[in-house]
Amino acid sequence: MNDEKEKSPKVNINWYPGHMAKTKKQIIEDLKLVDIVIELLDARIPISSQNPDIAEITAKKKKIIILNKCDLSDPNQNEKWIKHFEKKGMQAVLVDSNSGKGIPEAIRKIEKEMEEELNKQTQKGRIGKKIRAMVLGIPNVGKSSFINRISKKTSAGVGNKPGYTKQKQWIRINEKIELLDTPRSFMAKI
Ligand SMILES: Nc1nc2c(ncn2[C@@H]2O[C@H](COP(=O)(O)OP(=O)(O)OP(=O)(O)O)[C@@H](O)[C@H]2O)c(=O)[nH]1
Ligand SMILES: [Mg+2]
Repeated sequence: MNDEKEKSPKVNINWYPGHMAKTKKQIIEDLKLVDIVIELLDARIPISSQNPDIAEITAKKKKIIILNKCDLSDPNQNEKWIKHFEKKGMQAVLVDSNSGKGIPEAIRKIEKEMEEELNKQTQKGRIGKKIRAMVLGIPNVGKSSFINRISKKTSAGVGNKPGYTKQKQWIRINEKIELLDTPRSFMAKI
């Protein structure tokens, strides 16, 4: 048994799919265009709907967490999750992108997170600079539904099929915020 183990060659299985590596690279490029990341998680399964790659590549970015589909999650657990993320130094908001519940709070939190930075910009004479944000989250977590709600539009395609969003677009949220929506604003959980 031991002998056999020693003889067997070390096999490096390349299980990390090529398209995932490409997506990751493209997201890293897109991140350069934005000031803040809005990471959507499924309120029912916040930890397992979090892609470790997203955590890694957004580590140095400002970020807020949206616990989406909170209409489907246990109300008793919801507040515990908010506290969980706050303890880690992240602002988190419960959102139901179907009804729009939590959207105004999400906007407030984005503006609050960016307040200091915008004040600095204003002091430098850069007045009226917009907050540029980007939504990230695994397929089907509700990114397009969230974007439609927060922008009061129906421009982002919503569907049950993961990977529905195909085109890149800048979307105006209000006089302060604009949002990047790209086909790569998703990353499959691996
Ligand atoms: N109950 C509930 N359903 C939601 C919510 N947000 C999205 N959905 C549903 O979840 C499904 C996926 O929503 P999308 O907005 O298309 O998700 P997505 O993340 O853009 O998906 P891809 O672009 O395919 O990655 C749709 O059936 C939505 O109606 C929510 O807050 N609550
Ligand atoms: Mg989509």
